[in-house]
Amino acid sequence: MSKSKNTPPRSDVQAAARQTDSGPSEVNTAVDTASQQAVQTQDMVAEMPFNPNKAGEHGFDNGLQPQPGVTVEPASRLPTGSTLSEENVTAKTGTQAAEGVNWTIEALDRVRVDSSGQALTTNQGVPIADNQNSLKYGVRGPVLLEDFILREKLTHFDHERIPERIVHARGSAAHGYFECYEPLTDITKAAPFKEAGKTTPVFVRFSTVQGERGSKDTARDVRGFAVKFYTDEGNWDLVGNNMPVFFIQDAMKFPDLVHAVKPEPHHGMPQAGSAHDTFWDFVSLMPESTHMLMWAMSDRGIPRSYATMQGFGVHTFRMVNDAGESVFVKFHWNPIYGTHSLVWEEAVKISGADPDFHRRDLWERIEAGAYPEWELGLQVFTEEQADQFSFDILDATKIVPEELVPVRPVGRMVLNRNPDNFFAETEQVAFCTAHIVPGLDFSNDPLLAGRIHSYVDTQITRLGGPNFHEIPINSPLAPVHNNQRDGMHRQAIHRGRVSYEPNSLGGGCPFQAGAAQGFVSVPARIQAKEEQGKVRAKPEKFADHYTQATLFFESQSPVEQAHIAAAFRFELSKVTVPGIRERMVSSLRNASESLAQQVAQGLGMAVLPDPMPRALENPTAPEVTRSPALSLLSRPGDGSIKGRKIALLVADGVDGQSAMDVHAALFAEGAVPRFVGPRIGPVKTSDGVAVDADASLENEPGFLFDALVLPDGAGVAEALAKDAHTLDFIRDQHRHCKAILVMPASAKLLESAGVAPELPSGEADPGILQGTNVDAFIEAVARHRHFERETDPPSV
Ligand code: HDE
Repeated sequence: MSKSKNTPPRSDVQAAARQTDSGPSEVNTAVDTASQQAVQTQDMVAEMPFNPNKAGEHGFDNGLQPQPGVTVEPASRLPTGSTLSEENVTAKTGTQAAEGVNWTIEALDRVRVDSSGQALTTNQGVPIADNQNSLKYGVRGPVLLEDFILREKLTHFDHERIPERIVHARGSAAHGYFECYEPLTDITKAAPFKEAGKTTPVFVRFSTVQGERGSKDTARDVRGFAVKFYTDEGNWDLVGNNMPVFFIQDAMKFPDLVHAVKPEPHHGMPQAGSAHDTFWDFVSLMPESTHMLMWAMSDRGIPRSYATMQGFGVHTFRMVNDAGESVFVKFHWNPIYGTHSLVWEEAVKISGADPDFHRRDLWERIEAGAYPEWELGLQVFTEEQADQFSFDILDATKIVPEELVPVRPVGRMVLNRNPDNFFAETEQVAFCTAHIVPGLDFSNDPLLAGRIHSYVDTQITRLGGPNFHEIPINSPLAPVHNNQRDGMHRQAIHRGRVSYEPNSLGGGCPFQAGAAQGFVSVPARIQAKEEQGKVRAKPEKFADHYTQATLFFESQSPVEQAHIAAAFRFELSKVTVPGIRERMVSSLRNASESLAQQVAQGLGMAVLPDPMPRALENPTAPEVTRSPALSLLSRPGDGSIKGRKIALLVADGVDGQSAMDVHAALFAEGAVPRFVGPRIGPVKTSDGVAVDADASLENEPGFLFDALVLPDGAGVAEALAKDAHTLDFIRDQHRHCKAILVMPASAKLLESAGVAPELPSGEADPGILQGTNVDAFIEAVARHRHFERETDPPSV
C-alpha cells in the first residue's frame, strides 16, 4: 500500500464504511484504511458519472474502430483491492498482487520441478518415511484404511490418463523459435512479422490423424503440423497438416470422415490404417476427396521424418496491415533438410521394429544438436486476383499452384529444445484455430469456420474444463487480463471485487483495448454473387472435383506415380466389397485414366468400370497443368547427409581401423553412423583396433537405417553370413533403394543376399559402391534413394 495517501476524513462516506454486521464501528489504528478505502472508492466512482463509450458502440463505422475503454486512476491501490488485509504477509500468501501483473503466465520456469537432493513427500508436502510398504496391522495383518499415503498414491495413479485427442491422438512435439527475415508491415501488423530478426517462441506438435495415442508413427496417414506462436500480442496457433488440401469442403462432413477412417466400430479394426471398407466407402461417395487422396496415397503419407516433411496452413487466411488493408495468404513450411519419405514396405516393417520411429527421430535430432528447421513461405494474393482464379480459394480441396502465385520466404523456424515432460507439454498442449492475433484473420472457408468452434470445444472435455488456457504450456507470454472467472481447476487468484466491464469500482480496468491495440476483424468479406440469404449449399466452383487431382498426379515423377498406383492398389485390395473398389476406380478415371488402369489391373479388374458422373461437366480451364513444385523430388534439401542413420556392419575379423575411418568420415558429415553386429559389445578386430557394436542385427534391423556399409577384414564376411539377419539386412537396404558401400571383403555377402550390383537395365547401380571410396558413398547417400533400382513387384 505504498501509494496510499492519507485521505482527509469524510464523515458521510466513512459512516457508510462502518455499516457492517460484525466489523468494528470505531477504528483505533493510526491510519483508518477502511474509511480511506471508502473515500477513495467514492472519489474514483464519481469521476465516471456515466459511460462515455456507450454512444460509440452503435453503427457500422464505429464497429470498425472500437474505442479504448475509459479508466480512472485510483488515488491508491486501496479501492481496487479485494481485502484490507492484503498487507498481512505469510510465506504462502506472499505480498499483495503486483500491480497489473498476471503471474499465471510467464516463462515455464515458474512450474518446473527438479527434485535433486530432495526427500520424497506426499502431495501435501509431508515427507514419506517408507515408500515400500503399506500400513498394516502387524507385518502379516490387514492393510489399514487410514493409510492416507497409500490411498493418495493409488488415487492419483488411477487418474493419470486423460481422454486422448479424438483425432491426431498420436503426436510428438518440441520447442523452438520463429525468426522473421524482414518486416512484413506492408501486409500485416501481426507481431511475429514486425522486424527483421525478431524471434517468437514456438511449440510445435506433429501427429498422425487416424491412430490412437499409442499407435505406430509410420502409418500411411496425413501428418498434423501444429505451431503455437507465443507472440507478444497473444498466442497464434497455425494448426496445419503436411498436405495442403483436405478430404472435405465443409465442417459438416468432418465427423463422417473421421468415423469412416477410424477403426470400424463393430470390431475396432484396423488401428491407424485407412485400408478398410468404411473409409473407401465414404471417400468413393465423396469425389471432392480425390485430390487429397492423391496426396495421401503418395509418399507424403509416409514421411521419413517430421524434419523432412512440408507443412501447410491449408485454408486461405487473411493478413491485415495497420491501415486495415487486407490480403489473402496461404502458409507453407519448407524443411531445409528437404522432403524425404519412406517406401511402403519399409514403413510397414518399421512400424513393427520401432513404432516410435518419428518420435525418436525428432527427439534424437534435437538432443544431438541437428535441429530441425523449416522456412516459412507465404503465397499472398488479393481478393481481385482470387476472383479470377479458375478455382475457389475458399475450397480446402484446392491449392493455389506456386506457378500461379509464387511462395515468398519470410522467416525460418528452428526446433531446438525437447520438452521436459511429455504429458505436461506434448499431451496437454491445446491448439485452437480460433487463436489468432491482430494482423491475421480468417477467410470464409466453411471448413475453417467449423474448426474455429471445434478446437476450443474439444479441449473443454479433454483437459477438464474451460481453464485449459492456464495450463502452463498453453498460457501466453502476452498479458492476460479479463473478467472470466471460476470453472474447474482455476489457477489465477484475482485481486479486487470487479469481474465485469464497464465498471467504475475497478477504475474501469481491465479496459477495452480499442482498435489501435486490440483485435479487429476485417470487415471485407467475399460477396456472394447470388442473392444473399440463409442457404445450405456450396459455391459452384467447389463442384470441380478432379482438375487439381489430375494436376497433382501429372506433376509427379514416374516413380512417385508408380507409388501412388501401388498405394491405391494396396489400400483397395484390403477392401472386402468389390462394389466399393469399382466405385473408387470409376472415380479415379476422371482424374487419370492411366492411374485408374494401373489400379484396376493391380486389383484384377478385367473390365474398367465407367467413369463416375461428374458434378461439374465443364470446369473452368486451369491456369497451371503441371506444377513441378508438387513433386517430393523437387526439394532435395541442402544436399547434406545430416541426420541420416547409417549402419556399419561389424563382426569378428573386421578391419577395425577401416571401420573407424568410415565411421569418422560419416560422423564428420553430420550423419548418425552406428556399428551393428551379430550382438552388441566388442568384436574381435583383425588389427586389434577396438570396435564395439552398439546395436545388433536383431534389435536394429536394416530397414531402420538410411544406408549401409559392409565392412572390410579377413573373415568378417563369413562371421556375418552365419547370421541370416545379415542377408535380410542387405536385401531390405537394396529393396528400399538405399545406398550400400561394399568394401572389398564383403563382395560375397552381396552375392549371398542375391543382390546384383547392376540395375534392371544392366547398367551399374549408382547406389551400390564397391571398394573404399567413402566420398562417393556420401554422395550416393545424399541422393536419399536410388529408385532406378526399383521394380514392382520387387525382384529381390
Ligand atoms: Fe483438426 N481437429 N479438424 N484439422 N487438427 C483436431 O483438436 C477438426 C482439420 C489438425 O497437435 C482436434 O485438439 C474439425 C484440417 C491438427 O494437438 C479437433 C475439422 C486440418 C490437429 C479437430 C478439422 C486439421 C487437429 C482433435 C473440420 C489441417 C492436432 C484434438 C472442420 C489444416 C493438433 C484437438 C495437436 C486436431 C477438429 C479439419 C489439423 C477434434 C472439426 C483441415 C494438426 O478439435
